[in-house]
Amino acid sequence: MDIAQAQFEMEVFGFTVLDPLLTEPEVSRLTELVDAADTSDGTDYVYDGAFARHVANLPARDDRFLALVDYPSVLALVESILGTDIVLGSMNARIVWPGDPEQGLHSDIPKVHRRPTGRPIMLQVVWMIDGFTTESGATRIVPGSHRAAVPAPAPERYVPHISSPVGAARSVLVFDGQCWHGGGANTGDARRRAVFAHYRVGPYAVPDGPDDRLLPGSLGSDDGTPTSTASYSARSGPTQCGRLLR
Ligand SMILES: O=C(O)CCC(=O)C(=O)O
Repeated sequence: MDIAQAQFEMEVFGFTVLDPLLTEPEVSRLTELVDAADTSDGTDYVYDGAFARHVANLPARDDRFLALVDYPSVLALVESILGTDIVLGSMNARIVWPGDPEQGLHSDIPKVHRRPTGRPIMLQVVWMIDGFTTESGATRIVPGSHRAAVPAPAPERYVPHISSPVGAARSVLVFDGQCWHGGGANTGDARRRAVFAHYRVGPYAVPDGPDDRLLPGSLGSDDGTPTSTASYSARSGPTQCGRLLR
């Protein structure tokens, strides 16, 4: 998909799915890293009536996650929408197991900060390690809800149009943090693993909680020195991690 199409979908619906970006070996490596991080540091995660596995702060656990932070084509889309004065606010894994229920619709932007018009202030970038299908628990999103003034539907409201954007493994879901969304139920027989990275406007990474702090050891330098010797693809040029993790 070209960037103009992705921008159009973001503007109208509040989300888009980018075609698979990582190579098979890259996603195999990513899968191993997420599984290892889950085994060593994962927690059971309960939120909005759903449970799943959660691994906070991936770049602080392994430098190789930094390759996702400034993945060029994704960052180009993110910056075309948010501008370039942004930070990575968090990068976590959410792993939905078979039998895990759906999560209630919510938004990542509280009412006090919502902007029903104008530029978004926060985007979620979801790296699909496993394919997202309606059975595996694809994220549910209400199209157009990024323009709603409130962060969730009123309890008396029935929401008839909920989309579950699907994608093959290695695809990337991008959505406006203002969208009403929630994890889907996993009615299949395999895990739905994904890395969630959120970018927000502003100079500082404000942690969501103590576990989300981006630890100094994982920060890149501002002079463009690469922060990691390992990367998913051979890339030339400076990394953007120092700027995005400042
Ligand atoms: O896992 C998902 O698809 C969505 C997760 C989410 O929105 C959350 O945990 O707040």
